Amino acid sequence: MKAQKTISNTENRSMIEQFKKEVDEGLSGDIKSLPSKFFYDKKGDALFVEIMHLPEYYVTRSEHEIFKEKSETIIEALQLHPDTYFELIELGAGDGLKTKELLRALDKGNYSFDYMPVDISQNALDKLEADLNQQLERVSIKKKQGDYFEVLESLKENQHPKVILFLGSNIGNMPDDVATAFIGKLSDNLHIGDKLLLGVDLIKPASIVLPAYDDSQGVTAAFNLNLLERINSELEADFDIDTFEHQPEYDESDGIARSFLVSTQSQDVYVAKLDKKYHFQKGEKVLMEISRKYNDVILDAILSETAFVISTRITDSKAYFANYVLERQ
Ligand code: AVI
Repeated sequence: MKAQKTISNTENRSMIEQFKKEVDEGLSGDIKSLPSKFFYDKKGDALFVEIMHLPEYYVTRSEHEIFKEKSETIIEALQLHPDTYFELIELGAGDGLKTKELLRALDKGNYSFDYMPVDISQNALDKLEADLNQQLERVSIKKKQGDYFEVLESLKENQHPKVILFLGSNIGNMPDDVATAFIGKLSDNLHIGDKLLLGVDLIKPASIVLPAYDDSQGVTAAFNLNLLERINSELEADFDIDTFEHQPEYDESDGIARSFLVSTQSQDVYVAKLDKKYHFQKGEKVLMEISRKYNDVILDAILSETAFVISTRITDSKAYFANYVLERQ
């Protein structure tokens, strides 16, 4: 999942403490890992924008196609009616590219709603609002700055029907137990009949998935290595970036893409802010990120522990990606 950005010194301090804790935990285990949610500093954000435009990275394009071509189908599946007010709550402000397609269709159909993008970054919300005000001046935007669940808890007090958007396969960066807890917490903050529109990447052959995480221009490699650079600068570590190689793997049988950085030599890395040294053997792999791909069975297993059921599944023309409409029971 993408890290929520900092907004104040206090939050910054607690974020650094969290960063230190998670880096130490990840590097201390028998199988090393690092937390992908910290990929998204300024450079990481810019690299992710580049990734979204890569020819190999079909994920963003596929979901965008669904919103461009099938916004009416989405609206129908969400069982929205022009004269019943609802709240459209998006978790993560993003650049709004996909959501704009849906907002345009809702605006055209004279639906009665407020669009509520939720993000910890006021800056991201302000940018999105300025852009939407220009392009969709009739749409009412109510920015919600803060933690996802705190915002949802405060909104739960009113009885208005709600549609939550959680797009971009962001759920795929969570292990299944974390995804289950996350979706469970969403359902706890909704009322019966409310909807969650969940964007997930679908299980497909390695010949399609693997290049998306191993692009020919090396942008994804740089995206992963940037976390080592971030640890160097923020935690005063001495990672020699040139001695780590990006190695993605994908197993179609479990549907999980895994990105590793492999140490090309036996070495010690010292992290001053943790006052700790970590040993890497030659060839040792560090798990950087998982990108889970879904199907109905996997999603159903997760949802069985929550109050959501699958109502509709909408895919792009190649069936690479799905936006699931889930209904709170
Ligand atoms: C944000 N997330 C859904 C991306 C993904 O596909 O897992 C992050 C990413 N990592 C490498 N490329 C893109």
